[in-house]
Amino acid sequence: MEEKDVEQAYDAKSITVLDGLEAVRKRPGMYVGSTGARGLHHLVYEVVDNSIDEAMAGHCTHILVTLEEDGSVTVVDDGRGIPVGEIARFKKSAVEVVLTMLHAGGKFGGGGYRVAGGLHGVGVSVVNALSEWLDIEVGRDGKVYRQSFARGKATSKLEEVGKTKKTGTIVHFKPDAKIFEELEFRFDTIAQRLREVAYLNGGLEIVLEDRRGTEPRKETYRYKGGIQDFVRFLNTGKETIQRRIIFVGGKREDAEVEVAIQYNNGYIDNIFTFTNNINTHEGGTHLVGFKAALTRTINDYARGHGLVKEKEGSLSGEDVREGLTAVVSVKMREPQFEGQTKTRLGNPDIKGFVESTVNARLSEFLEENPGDAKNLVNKALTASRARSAARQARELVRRQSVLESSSLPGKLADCSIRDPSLCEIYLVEGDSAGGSAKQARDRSFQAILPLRGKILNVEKAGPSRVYSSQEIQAIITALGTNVRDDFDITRARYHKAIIMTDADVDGAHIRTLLLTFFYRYMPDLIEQGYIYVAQPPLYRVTVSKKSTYAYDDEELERTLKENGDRKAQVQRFKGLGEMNPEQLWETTMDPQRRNLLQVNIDDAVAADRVFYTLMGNDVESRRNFIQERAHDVRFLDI
Ligand code: 0RA
Repeated sequence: MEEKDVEQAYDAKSITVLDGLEAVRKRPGMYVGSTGARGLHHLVYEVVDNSIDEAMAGHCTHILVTLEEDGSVTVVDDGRGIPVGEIARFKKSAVEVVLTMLHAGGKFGGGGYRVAGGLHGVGVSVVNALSEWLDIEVGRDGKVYRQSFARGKATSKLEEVGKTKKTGTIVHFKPDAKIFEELEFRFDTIAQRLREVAYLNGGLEIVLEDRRGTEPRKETYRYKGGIQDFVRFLNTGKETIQRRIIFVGGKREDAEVEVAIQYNNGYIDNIFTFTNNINTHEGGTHLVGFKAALTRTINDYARGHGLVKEKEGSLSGEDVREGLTAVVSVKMREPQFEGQTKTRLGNPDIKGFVESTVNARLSEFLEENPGDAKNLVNKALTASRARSAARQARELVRRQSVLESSSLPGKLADCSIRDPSLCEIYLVEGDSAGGSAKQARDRSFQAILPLRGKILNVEKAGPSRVYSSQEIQAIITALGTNVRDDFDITRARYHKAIIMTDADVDGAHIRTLLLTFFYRYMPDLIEQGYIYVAQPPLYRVTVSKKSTYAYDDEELERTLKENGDRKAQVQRFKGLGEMNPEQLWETTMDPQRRNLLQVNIDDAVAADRVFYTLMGNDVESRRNFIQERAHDVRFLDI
């Protein structure tokens, strides 16, 4: 019995190895997430991750990523180069094994901290399988080697083609148009990831070059200060209350941790955690250890220096995190990733490691920098005092939502179906558009909540003002999930919340205010894909009594061209209110015909930048941002 199991397992395994790359081509989504833009970009990250592994192991200092004119990508590094010797078991060179066998990437060499988790670390063989062609060049042992592949299969042998004193690897590949629906790389998307990785590996130089288009672009990411520079970047434009950024570092045999901390004078906390360069969006043991240490150290310091009185009790975790920007980066062997998106660190012993490191180093910092320490404690004290007021306001919201339907906001026109997975709610700008939407909707599954004017800017207002705002209370009770620590997605009353605003500047502003609120108070709602943006048309074009709609200027021009010389009548909708209910239904609300944008936060760092730039106090960067993006509504789909 036992023997048979082992044999079967072995057979199954060898089949995976043999047919591995076929499986990748059959179900690419399983390996790179999707065959859309996301999966396409993942190919680049996968190759770069291998170069990063070399950097983390201390063997690579430069990485160059080039987006080539023909849609291919080149990644050059100065690591050790993929080993070229034959692996007896497979009767193939190590290069060929790494490129043609699934999960063969980290099998030799060993040691070091490997990038692994989520979709990362699936191996360069996956990139090879999903490429029309891939050429590899290795510098190693004084020689240059080259080999070519097509759709995962070797089309040449590994050949020695020259001599060199350098070592490193060049991977040049072209994504397969038979696999990917989207083939165009976005400079900004790749830049984002490379910048992040450069911050997390202080001193490493990463260059991104774009050779497409008429104006080639080239950016270099190199941060000597590592995550301290990262925190400074995250706080750009914010008013900080510390002169120095706090840096904490610790090392043990199988793991190391780095933490950078800087407080700003806002209300929101932003803690970004990483493990082996992977953003652990869902947190985990490193985050738990960090939070525990922060709360304890600040309380100890405050009490020890008589800054809080005995009867005031202690500062809570929420208090000491108000206005906090921090990056926690752990590098370790064999991380365990858990959670829905496999971005929560599970290794239990990391909690104690991070906690004791931060305890020791942070208290040192506070003793050595009494000015910063005092600002920090005062900030937490203010938060603590505001906290009771906020709690009272929140209790009010909670009590109301316990009463369910009877306490639903008066102006909510609810739907009749009770199954939340079938229901949607439209958050509509203005009472008049709300009225049209009520007439237009299918009342069985569509609810309408009209919102009056601008909602509160939650980036600027503290929690107690947020909770006492009527518009926000209405949104919270209508959605049913509550917020922050009390958030519970299973209580969502609708699985789609659709923001519907006018297609003008005010509409865009209201949309951003709403998104900021969701991002700060109900981030899971965005992460779970519950938030959408409706796209009302800008024009109605009527030609010989037949009407069509155009959603932007480009489409309008196309429509006019298609109609040639015939006389076309163009109506421009200045707001939702100018459409009659029937028009609103057929363009923006009918599930069969409407065009919804799903809002997703792939990258909380990017989101914070976008929201902050738009919402914060820094007028200059806000103006620049809006001017740069004035014509690009797609920025919402971060
Ligand atoms: C297998 C083993 C070693 C390095 C690599 C693969 C490697 C892969 C890639 C992909 C892009 N750049 C890369 N650099 C290295 C370890 C090498 C050793 O032990 O000498």
